[in-house]
Amino acid sequence: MKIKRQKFYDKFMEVLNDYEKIVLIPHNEIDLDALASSVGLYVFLENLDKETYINIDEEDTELGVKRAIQKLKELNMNIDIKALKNIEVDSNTLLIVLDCHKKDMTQNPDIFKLSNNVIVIDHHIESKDTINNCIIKYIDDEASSTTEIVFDLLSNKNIDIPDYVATVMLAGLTLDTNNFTIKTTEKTHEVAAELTKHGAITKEVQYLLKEDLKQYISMQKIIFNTEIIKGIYAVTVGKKTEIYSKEQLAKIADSLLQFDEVEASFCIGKINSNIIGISARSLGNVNVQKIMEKLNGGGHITDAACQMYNTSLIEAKKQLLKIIEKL
Ligand SMILES: [Mn+2]
Repeated sequence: MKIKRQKFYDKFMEVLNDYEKIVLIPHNEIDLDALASSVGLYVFLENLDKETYINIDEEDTELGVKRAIQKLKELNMNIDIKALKNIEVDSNTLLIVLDCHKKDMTQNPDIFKLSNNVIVIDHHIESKDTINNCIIKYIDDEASSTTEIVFDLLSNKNIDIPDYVATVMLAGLTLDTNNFTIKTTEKTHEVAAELTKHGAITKEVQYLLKEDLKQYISMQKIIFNTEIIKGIYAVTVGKKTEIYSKEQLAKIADSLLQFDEVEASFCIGKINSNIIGISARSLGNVNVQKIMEKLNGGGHITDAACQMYNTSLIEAKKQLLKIIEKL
């Protein structure tokens, strides 16, 4: 374990002594890493006899998340997942934000009006509107996933991970590393091996990562329109009439990296009626973080994004191409 991670764990254990009730808060548009890290941490806290809840307010989640939650219920795992209105939060409650570090990206930002005791655990590059005044903020942007960070916590204390929780955690890891191709280190493979030892089932992971056919077709349609700029930059634009999730844009950008000659990829699409998102990916030879920063976004060298307000898809693409032309 990394020294700084060990320090975080020591502090974390210390802080936990002061709280009885804890609410885990995954990000909105919840994905398998956000769910898996929440569920993993839930198991950890249950082991310490804490009264723990996972706050999920979204009713319509992606297929894999839906399936995982359904299975956890069927298996009577007693993992308490609730909408905020059904959790009693007061000023003595500890809130733990997982897999994001901004209030407006959490399930229900209203929760922060009820308690100021916040811990953040994340693996995304920290951005300007990060949550401040936390008890602890642990952001390891080199970690493959938040699940990996939470796994260390469980293994540090030798806590038994139930089979299905291990499966969900392996799915989180697989999702965030795009099948162990990005942000994957020796450590990531070790965690995957450990999770398998704990009973994670690869076939079930495959089920959790299944995609919706309609969504897949709509993604393929966008990929169909990809243009290659200067031989190595793949750029594609979503439909004017369609709203995409950030995750969809990211997935498309991810897929574009698999094609011959492509070093960096960009998927532009509407994520809201007046917000356009660009998701950028690179194999490492092109710094997409720098490119996205020029459009007021951010991220990693290989994985970055930006949002543009009150503009058109054509205009967004023009601005991106201008930057690429100058590289
Ligand atoms: Mn993640």
